[in-house]
Amino acid sequence: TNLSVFIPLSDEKMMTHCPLKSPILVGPITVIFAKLPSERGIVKKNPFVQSGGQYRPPHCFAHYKSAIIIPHRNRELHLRYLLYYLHPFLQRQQLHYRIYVIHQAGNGTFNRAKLLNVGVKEALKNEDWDCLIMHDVDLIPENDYNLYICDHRYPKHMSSAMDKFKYSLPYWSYFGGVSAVTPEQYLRMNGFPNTYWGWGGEDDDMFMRIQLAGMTISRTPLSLGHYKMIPHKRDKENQENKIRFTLLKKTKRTWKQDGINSLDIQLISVEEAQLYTNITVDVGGIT
Ligand code: BGN
Repeated sequence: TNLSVFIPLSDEKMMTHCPLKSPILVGPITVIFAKLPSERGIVKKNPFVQSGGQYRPPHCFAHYKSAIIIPHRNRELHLRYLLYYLHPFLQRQQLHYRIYVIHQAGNGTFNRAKLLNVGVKEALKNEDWDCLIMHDVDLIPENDYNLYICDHRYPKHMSSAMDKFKYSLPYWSYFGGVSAVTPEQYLRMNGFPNTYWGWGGEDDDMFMRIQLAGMTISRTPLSLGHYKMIPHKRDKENQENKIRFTLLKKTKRTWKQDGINSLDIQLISVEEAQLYTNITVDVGGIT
């Protein structure tokens, strides 16, 4: 087979670094939710993606290694569309990456921030990632100049221009959707809160933690941070979090006790699927 062509290149000594700017970026991407792609079809289109949804550029050493962390439950169709667009997108950026899907077991109220804490902890067991990308399952990036790498000065908000907000920011301190933190920034802010059950507020808490830890945020320019949201209704196990306002008032007093240092969960399984690493976890319930 013509695979033999790659053998000399897979010898590490002969491989050079990837170019600083990837030559295969395309800029704006047309995102449409037409016929749902099959899992097999996505696997076929991404022959260099390895078990667990990991990829390294085959012909050069990547400059950056990013873990993509996706909280998930009962959104199989969203996940399928996201994987369909995200794998080729990340490969065009010539990153070393791996996609982690953090699946909340059971039917209790959803807890996005706690799932993100689990994802970070598990991802860092695999690899010394430069960057942790927190990614909602229903957001598809529309421009591959929006690089999935961290800003080493500050946590970076990436979904700055979502279609649902008419491609602008809903408010200045918005930190929801897609964001990128380095492991150092993550530890400095004591990770994310574990106490936000249901919809809303946890992203605002993250923003407050960043400030309380003496940082600020950086942001992908609105011209590049375009995302399309897959249309859907609110899930019934993700009802509005009615106490979010009260919680946000307490963050200043609680952030050092509640976060990655107090994470209490039961890991159920870690499986390497073809397109992602599937982590299933029991995050408990409202206490
Ligand atoms: C905000 C929510 C965020 C959500 C954005 C965008 C709150 C807390 C209010 C003090 N924050 O209003 O969690 O990401 O809307 O939908 O509800």
